[in-house]
Amino acid sequence: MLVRGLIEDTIAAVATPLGEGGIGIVRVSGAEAIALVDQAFQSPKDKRLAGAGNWSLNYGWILDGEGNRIDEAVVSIMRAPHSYTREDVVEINCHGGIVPLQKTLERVLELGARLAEPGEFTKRAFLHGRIDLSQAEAVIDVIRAKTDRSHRLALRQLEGGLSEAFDGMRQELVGLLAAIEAGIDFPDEVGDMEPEAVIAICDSVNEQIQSLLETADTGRVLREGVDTAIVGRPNVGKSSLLNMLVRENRAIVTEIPGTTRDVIEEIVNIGGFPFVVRDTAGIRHTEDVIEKIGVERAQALMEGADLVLCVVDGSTPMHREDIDLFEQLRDKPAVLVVNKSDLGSAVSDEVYRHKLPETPIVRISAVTGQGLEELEETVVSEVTKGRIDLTDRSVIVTRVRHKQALREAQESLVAARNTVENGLPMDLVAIDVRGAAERLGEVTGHTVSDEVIDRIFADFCIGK
Ligand SMILES: Nc1nc2c(ncn2[C@@H]2O[C@H](COP(=O)(O)OP(=O)(O)OP(=O)(O)O)[C@@H](O)[C@H]2O)c(=O)[nH]1
Ligand SMILES: [Mg+2]
Repeated sequence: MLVRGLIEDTIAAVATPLGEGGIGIVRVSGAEAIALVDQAFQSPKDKRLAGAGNWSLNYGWILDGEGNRIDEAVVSIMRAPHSYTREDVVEINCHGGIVPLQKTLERVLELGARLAEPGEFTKRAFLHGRIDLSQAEAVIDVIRAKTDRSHRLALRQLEGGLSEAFDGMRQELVGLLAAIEAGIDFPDEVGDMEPEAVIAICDSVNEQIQSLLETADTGRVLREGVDTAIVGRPNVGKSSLLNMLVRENRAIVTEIPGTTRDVIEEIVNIGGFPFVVRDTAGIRHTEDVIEKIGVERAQALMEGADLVLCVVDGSTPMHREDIDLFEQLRDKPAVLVVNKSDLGSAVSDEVYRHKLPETPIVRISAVTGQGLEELEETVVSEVTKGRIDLTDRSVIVTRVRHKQALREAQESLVAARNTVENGLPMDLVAIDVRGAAERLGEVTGHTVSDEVIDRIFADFCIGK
């Protein structure tokens, strides 16, 4: 594992959210962390933190520069390397208010700590080799997880499940590379590898890459949420559907067509998947300036969505506007939601199916709640398409960065295979094998640029 330069300064930040809480924590990490906080610490029996036991909690007061008490605190000591960052870490547990936390932080900075950048504690854990890059990314995913299932997935990645898969493939390629290079360097003693043996390893790694790539779409939606647009002509019950999905009266529902003008967004947990559901303005031709903007937004959202819930009123015949909308739905992952089933059915499934042969149809009533379960099941199976094994053991790719690395590694392996098949020299094969190994190493951080590292940690919150 690379250690990029020496990390010498001691950093500090408020690690808890800004606002009122039972406690708030100022976290300090670095070689000077204990000595530095010690200067601001006063215990009832004049105990010094320098002599405090490892993993100890120390009760006392935090003092300002003039010796006045800032706050009552419990200070925890975690000495290197058994800490989050692998450095000495001190956590000052203050009362959870903005002023005590801010003042405590200021005091620590005054004594010589530097304000930490977002993600810098986790970055240090990475630079010191406690976790790899994909585990560092999982930290933020654990924090941001919206559903139980995304949380479990992030935890598995934090535990190193994804790292193992990538490392395993990378090791196979590094082994292959060593064998190829030995053949090049010692043609008489070792000799070139058999082409079949090279191809067999390339194919085996390629298969593993392929099965990981197949998890990427599901993985992404588990991490980011399924971008879902509810569309349909005015008054068919789009806002009522949103309310039904979130189980509260979130959007305004009236019998007046054109009620919704702006986009309303809610995160809903459906079958363990986070869905970012957007209710939009009913799509129709209108001269109303505000409504027109809403209609344009609805159309744009539909185009960008992962999933479209297209709502029609099943109790009335199809409208021209419904049919226009169906045209735009072709080739999009969508579910046709036939609403108002409590008022009877004016159009048969066959007629809808004729217009939208590939789209699943679910009949619901947003007023009685009938059909909700079937709709939720349909929506989840549209997202997973039954392809992905979501058992706790399976490894799932959640980030575009990882998917990209897999794709590029795959391209290099295909190129390596072709080079072998065309009977070209082994040093050309080596170039592509090395390329593939490097791409895989980017995910765990074995081979990655500082720029990529900075970008990853910039996504973190302060104090993490
Ligand atoms: N009987 C019945 N009425 C419904 C049902 N769903 C919605 N409605 C009624 O239909 C009317 C329109 O519902 P909305 O949810 O506001 O429809 P919308 O598609 O959001 O309408 P716009 O925002 O104007 O495009 C309201 O009076 C609802 O009470 C249903 O399943 N059955
Ligand atoms: Mg509406």
